[in-house]
Amino acid sequence: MNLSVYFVTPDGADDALVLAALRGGATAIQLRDKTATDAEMTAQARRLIPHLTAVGVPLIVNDRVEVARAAGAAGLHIGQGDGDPRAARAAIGPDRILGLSVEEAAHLTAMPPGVVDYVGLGPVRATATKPDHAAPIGLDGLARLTAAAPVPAVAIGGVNAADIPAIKGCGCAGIAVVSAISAAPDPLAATRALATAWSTA
Ligand code: TZP
Ligand code: MG
Repeated sequence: MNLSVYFVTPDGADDALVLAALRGGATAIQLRDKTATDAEMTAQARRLIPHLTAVGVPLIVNDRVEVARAAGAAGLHIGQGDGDPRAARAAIGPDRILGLSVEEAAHLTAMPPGVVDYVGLGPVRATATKPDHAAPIGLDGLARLTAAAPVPAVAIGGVNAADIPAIKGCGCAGIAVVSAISAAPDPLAATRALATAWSTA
């Protein structure tokens, strides 16, 4: 599981955006869409999965266990409001990736052992991409939470290429970004720049 450049889709992402991130070197992709129906999301996941599988990149579905199962996705990502991770694990089985959003130390303490494969730590900064986000943790909070995490951690929330040395220095396994890729004039080139920045940091 390579989480170094983890692209999280904005609402309503078209396939072309996801494929641009893939071709730019995204190592993991999360299909996150708060507006699509389950049927739409399942159909999009089914279209994308063959392209990702061909290059060994996992497609991880945000929130929706049934979409992840129906599409045969590689994984599921849930937040603190999405129920007990043990229930999500039971629903997806032992072989799929399970990710959990963590916003504070208590969330790590409450995490059942051996259930979650990675955590998303954040938001590092305030971000307009997720209007209801928790209080930003900053790079200092990121360092503390990463040190306390029993599984690989990715940093999310207002992250861009300039943050990569600090984030890698925290011991994170990668960055998870929406707008650094989706709002870039050239998403493929932006992804490539993130991948290069990660590998050279
Ligand atoms: N979870 C915490 S912050 C966030 C999510 C999904 C949004 C990150 O978006 P961006 O554009 O990379 O700040
Ligand atoms: Mg959620």
